[in-house]
Amino acid sequence: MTKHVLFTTVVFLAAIAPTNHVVSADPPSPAKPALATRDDAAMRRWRANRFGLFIHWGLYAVAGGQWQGKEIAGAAEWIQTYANIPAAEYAKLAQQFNPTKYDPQAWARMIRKMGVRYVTITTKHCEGFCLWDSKFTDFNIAATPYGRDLLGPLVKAMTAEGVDVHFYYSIIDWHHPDYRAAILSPDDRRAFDRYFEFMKNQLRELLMRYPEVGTLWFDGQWDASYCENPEYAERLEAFLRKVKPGIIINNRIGAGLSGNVDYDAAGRPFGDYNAGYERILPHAGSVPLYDWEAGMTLPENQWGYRKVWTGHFKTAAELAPMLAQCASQGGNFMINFGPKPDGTFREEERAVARDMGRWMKLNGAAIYGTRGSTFGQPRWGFITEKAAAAGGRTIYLTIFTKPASNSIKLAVPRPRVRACYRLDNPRETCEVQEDGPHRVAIAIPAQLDPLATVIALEVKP
Ligand code: FHN
Repeated sequence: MTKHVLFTTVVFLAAIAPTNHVVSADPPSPAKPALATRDDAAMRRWRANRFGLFIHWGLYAVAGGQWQGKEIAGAAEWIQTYANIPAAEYAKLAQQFNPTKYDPQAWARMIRKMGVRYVTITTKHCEGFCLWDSKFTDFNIAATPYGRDLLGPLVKAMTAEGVDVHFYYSIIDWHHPDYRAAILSPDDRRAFDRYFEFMKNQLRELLMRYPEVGTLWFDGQWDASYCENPEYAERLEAFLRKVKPGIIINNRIGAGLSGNVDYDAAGRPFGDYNAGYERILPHAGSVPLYDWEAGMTLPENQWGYRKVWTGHFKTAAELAPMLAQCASQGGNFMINFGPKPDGTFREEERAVARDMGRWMKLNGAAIYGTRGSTFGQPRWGFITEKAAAAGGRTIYLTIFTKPASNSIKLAVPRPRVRACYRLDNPRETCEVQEDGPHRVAIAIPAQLDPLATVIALEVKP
C-alpha cells in the first residue's frame, strides 16, 4: 500500500490515555509527517461511512460493574483490575456467560435503522476472553454455557443489512500466561515473544475466518512491554498487511501512551487513521488533514455493560451534534453500546438508536460521504459538503441553534446557486438572496426539526 504522506498545518491532537487522563500532543510538525491518507476504494468506503457503533461485550457484562455485592467504580470493562480480581477467579465468569437472547439479525436491523454504517465489536478486550471459538486459547465462547461463536452470526447478519464490521482487538491480555506488562528479564522477553506469536495467530485466525472484515481497531497498546519496544508494532503491522493486503488499521497498533499519531523507526506513521479521539472531539474549527475517528460513550466513561447507571448519560440530543461536528471536520463518529450478558441492549441505548435513526433517515445525506467543511465553524451548527451529481457541490447546513436573524450568510456567489431546500423535504425550497458580490443570505424555515434541520445548497462549479 503506498502511503501519501500529508503534512498537517494546524492540527491539534488530544487523546485520552487508557487511565483516563487526557494527554494532548503537539500537532504533527512538517518534520514528522501526519497520518497518511489512503485513497483506495476500501479507505474511501471507510471514510464515507462516517457513522459507526462501538460494541463492548465480554465477561465484564456478567459482572455489570459489581463484585461481591458492591458497586466497583470506574469503567465496567476494567472491573478485573479495579476490583483486584485474580485472573483464575475472574475466569469463572465464563461459566455464567449465556446470552440466550442474543439475536444478531435483530441487532443488525436495529443498527441499520439507527443509520449506522459500520460496527466495531470487541473480539477480545483486556480480559483476554474471546467472543469466537479460537483455536489458540480455551478462554473463549466455547467454554461457556452458550458454547458457540458469537462473531460469525454477527458478521453475517450485519453484512446482509449492508453494515460493515470492524474488529477491535486488545494487545493487553490479563489472562494469557505469557502476557507481560513490562519486560524486565530475559524470561519476560521470551514469554512476551511467545505472546506476540499468539497474537499474530489469533489475528490471522480472525482475518481468515471472517474475510468480510477489513478493519482492525487495536487497543491496549500502552503497557511498557509493547509501547517501549516499537519493533513489535512495526512487525505486527507488516505481518497484517501481508495476511490481508488492503486492510485498514487504526493508529493504536503503534501508539504509545496516548493514542496519538506515533511513528515507526523510519518516521512513517503507524496505521491508517487516528483513533485517539476517545470521548473527545477535535478542537472546533480544526479540520485534521488525515482520517480520524472519535469514540463516544453514553455515560461519562462506561464502555462495557454496567447494571446501575448513575449521573448523566447522553441522548441523541447530545450525540447528533457530535456526529455532525465530526463529519464537518472530516472524521468518523462512533457511539458505544455495551450489551447486557443476555444479549439485549439497555432501554437508554435503544432510545438513542431510535432517535438517531429517525434523524438519519431524513438527513443522512448531510453525513454519509461528506468531507470536512471549508467554511469554518459557525455558531448555529455544522457545515459539510460533497460533490454534486450534476457537477459542483452540495453544501449541507445542519442547524442546531436557529440564529436570531432567521438567516444564514455564506460566502457563495448568488449566480452559482443551483438550488436550496430542506433536506428532509426537498419540495420545500429556501429563499436565497444576494448579500454582496460573493455572499448569499439563506432564509431559515420557520418550522425546525426537534433535533436539527438541514438546508441543502447546491452550487454550480
Ligand atoms: O481501556 C480501554 C477502554 O476499556 C475502552 O475499550 C476504550 C475504547 O476506546 N479504550 C481503552 C481506553 O483508552
